[in-house]
Amino acid sequence: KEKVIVITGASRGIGEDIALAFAGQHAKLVLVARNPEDLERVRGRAMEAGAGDVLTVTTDVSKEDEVEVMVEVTLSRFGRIDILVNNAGIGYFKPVQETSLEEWQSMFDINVTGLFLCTRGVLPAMLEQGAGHIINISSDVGRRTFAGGAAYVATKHAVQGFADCLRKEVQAKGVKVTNILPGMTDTYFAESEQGAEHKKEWLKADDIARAVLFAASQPEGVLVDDITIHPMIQEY
Ligand code: NJP
Repeated sequence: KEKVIVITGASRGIGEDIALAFAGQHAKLVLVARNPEDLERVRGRAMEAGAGDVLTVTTDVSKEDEVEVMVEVTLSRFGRIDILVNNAGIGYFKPVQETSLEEWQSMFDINVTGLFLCTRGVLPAMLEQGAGHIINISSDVGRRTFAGGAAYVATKHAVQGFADCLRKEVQAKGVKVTNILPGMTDTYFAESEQGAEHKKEWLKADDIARAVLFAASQPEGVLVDDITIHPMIQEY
């Protein structure tokens, strides 16, 4: 039976390639992001790539009511949720003294609160099923630090701490929690352009998608906690 997979931040970058990778396995996809036109474009690509079905739900993951609606719409269409990929995220990179409260807050709202809301939203269904998988696109900076990234790094350390606690709550109930920790990846991240010359040797979004598929395709009794993945040109 085809799996039902909710992917946040599915409208471009890493989330788009995760959607296409699962589409290749004929999964039923729920694509979540704020921009409906981008979601529509990815829906078309996913159907072409073999998806069993594709639902798009325009949602800001940092808004509690919108996330609740997204989960309701998903369950009424598909009746279950096998995998949630918490991928939506943003980053501003600047020294602490130059970081505005607005930048700090929007990163925490999306990267941390959004991930919490989506996770909490799907958990009742997964716990009832006695099976499910929450896959977070965290960051290699979830377990290290660098100058100029304090606020973003803090959000990803928060993701790691949250996920490691959650795993201890739900693992015995059949729900898996996996963190993917990518290094530099060529996407639209931090207001950049995908395919820019200086990112030639960075990871491609599809490299992250393959790591997600690896975690998602393990046998029932096998749990992958973390996958750290970075380009050869980047030290970890
Ligand atoms: O970035 P980008 P990535 N509600 O900008 C969506 C992590 N990461 O693919 O809402 C719902 O191409 C946005 O759609 P829209 C990073 O921290 C990356 O690189 O329409 N969705 C778009 O689909 C993040 O967690 C690198 O604007 C929201 C998507 O998120 C994940 O990878 C390195 C949203 C962003 O696509 C994917 O980022 C690393 C909201 N409120 C970790 N806000 C890297 N690229 O180098 C944004 O270590 N989105």
